[in-house]
Amino acid sequence: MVEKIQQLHAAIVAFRAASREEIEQFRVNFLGKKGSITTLFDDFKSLPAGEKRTIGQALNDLKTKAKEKLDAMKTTVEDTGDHPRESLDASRPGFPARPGSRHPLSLVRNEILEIFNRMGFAVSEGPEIEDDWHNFSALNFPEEHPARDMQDTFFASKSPDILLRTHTSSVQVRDMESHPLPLRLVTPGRVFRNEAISARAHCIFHQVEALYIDKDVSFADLKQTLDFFAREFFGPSTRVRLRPSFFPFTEPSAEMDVSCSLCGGTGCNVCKGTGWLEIMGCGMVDPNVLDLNGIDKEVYSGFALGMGIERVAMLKHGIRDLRLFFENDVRFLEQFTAAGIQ
Ligand code: 2U9
Repeated sequence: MVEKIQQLHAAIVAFRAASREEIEQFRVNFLGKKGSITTLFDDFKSLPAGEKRTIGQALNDLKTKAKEKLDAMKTTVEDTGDHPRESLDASRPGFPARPGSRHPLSLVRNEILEIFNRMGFAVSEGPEIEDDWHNFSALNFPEEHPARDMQDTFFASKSPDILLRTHTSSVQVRDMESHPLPLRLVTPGRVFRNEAISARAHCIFHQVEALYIDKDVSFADLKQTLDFFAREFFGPSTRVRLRPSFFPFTEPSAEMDVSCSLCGGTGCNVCKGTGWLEIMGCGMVDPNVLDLNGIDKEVYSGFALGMGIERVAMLKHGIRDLRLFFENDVRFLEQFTAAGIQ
């Protein structure tokens, strides 16, 4: 009987189950009503009294060993589903985590900010929900200006007027309140206008504006800044032209065009055959705006400019439809980092 106990002990230790069925088979074979350990307990009854003491102890140990093994195999199956841990192949390759890529609007925004940083412009940010003063009144918008209309701007409340900012100029108004002069700031951010969504417009878009206020700032300083930006952003052979325009907050005001970076100025369907792309508005800060913000217009002057990030990103990379920026299709998004643009 001692020999039989030793054989069964070795069999229990060596047993490997590959499924729930094999574990059940183990239970039946060793511990079931007709199992080999149960049978040994029956045989044990007929042993001479002298042997019972030592054999009884070994038999109890064998039964305990079989029960422990059974419990351990059941736990393994619960942990790993149908397959006990022994069947896991840890050498198999894992599922690779797919790294994302920076959004093209973030890449273009960073590129713009970096160019202005090199000219000494610090980055400033502010709230997206604004009051009338910071978004309109302090920027010389007349009472009847269409942007103040319910149809053009998203209002959270009327009287007092609380709204989603329509430009990041509101941040510059806050900067004029809180920072000593001179000011040389770039304000990136999300802005909101009540527009129908199409290939060329969206009710949410992104801007970068720049503001420089100091003694003796002239239109020549503005033009030099625009030239530098255009060549850094669109390439060294880029040419610039200014056309007269109007904004409530700048006087004089201009629209800035760059020679088309896609056809080099010869005319293509992106520049609609003109050879020029309109990329931003700009001008000298209107003396009324300086007055409204408590800045002495006899001592200080300034220039400002603003551009839509979506628009310059589309022009630089030949993107035809604005909606691509918001759809988040990775096949579109990852093209910009694949091209080495960080
Ligand atoms: C202050 C005073 C003046 C910011 C400026 C523009 C011209 C401009 C548009 C470009 C395309 C808005 O995104 S867009 O639709 N912006 O043309 N923005 S000058 O002028 C300021 C800013 C702050 C205190």
